[in-house]
Amino acid sequence: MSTTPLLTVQQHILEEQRRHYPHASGEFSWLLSGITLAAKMVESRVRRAGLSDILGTAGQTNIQGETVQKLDVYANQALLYCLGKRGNVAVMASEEDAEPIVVERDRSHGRYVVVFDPLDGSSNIDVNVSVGTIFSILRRDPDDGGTRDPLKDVLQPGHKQVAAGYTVYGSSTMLVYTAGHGVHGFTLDPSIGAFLISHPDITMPPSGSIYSVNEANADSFPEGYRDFLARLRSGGTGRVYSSRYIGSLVADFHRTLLKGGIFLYPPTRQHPGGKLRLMYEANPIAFLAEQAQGKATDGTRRILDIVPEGLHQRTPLIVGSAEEVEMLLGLMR
Ligand code: P6P
Repeated sequence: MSTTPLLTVQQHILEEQRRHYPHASGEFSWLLSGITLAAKMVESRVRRAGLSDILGTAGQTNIQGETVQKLDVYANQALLYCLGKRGNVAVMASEEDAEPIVVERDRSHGRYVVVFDPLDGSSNIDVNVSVGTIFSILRRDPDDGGTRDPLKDVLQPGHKQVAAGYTVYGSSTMLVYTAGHGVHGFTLDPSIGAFLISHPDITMPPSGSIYSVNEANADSFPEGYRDFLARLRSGGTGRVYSSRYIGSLVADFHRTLLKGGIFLYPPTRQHPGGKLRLMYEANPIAFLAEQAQGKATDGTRRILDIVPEGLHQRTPLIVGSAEEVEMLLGLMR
């Protein structure tokens, strides 16, 4: 019989709050429960994505009379709805929307900003590859009476995050989050519709034996990256590496978090500034990585120190075990 208690993510968040913020209002845990609710709504659709397409033969509705939506549109609406009703989220920003969304009712007193990629890697859905939802939670200064430009509330450097996490819809559905006190993983038990703790206090191994990069772009990587990958492949580090690349950031990072190693999306010919988005991909992933004793850089700077200039700005992202990331930075210098 397992000794791990049947601890739901809500109970865990409340316990963490009591432990670290005994006078907390519970607002934060209430906010996070909005995210877990949206995650369950998305999960139920992801699980039957192919069916809804088949069943959606009559124009845009399927035989249950449901409107067949693109999954990422559905995921975006689920998050906007669940978070918009929490009462303490003043501004939301999504990969799916050009501008931030202000929750007018809560603009003056809402203390939180939530930035998210509702369904990252959604192009992989058609081939049944794991996809994920990524979120980042920032605090805002409610004293401005809601007059400030919402973009100013959103464009904060990653080290200002109060929480971050992702849901990965894989062979099982997992929620992984940090609120600044370690990284914790929960697995959805579909029979009771609850995320139960399965990976308490995740720490990334100090080094690994897997590197993860889209090798098709290798010829256009800056020289330091090419030297680094050649070194891993040559055995020059004294360790034998395998290459694993799923092409879905959440899945590639989740493996790196649990097994160690390194994930790289360097500058390429097509994306000289990197492809991944700073605010809702690199920042939350970097916060999780550092909380799990890993590192995350854009090749020169710590991701969490980058001062954002645009909601959808891109960045190179190198994230993983401290040893491999430091090795790369040494070669880049
Ligand atoms: P490429 C998915 O489209 C995504 O945004 C990330 O989830 C993933 O890491 C990356 O792009 C894959 O990009 O160019 O290797 O297909």
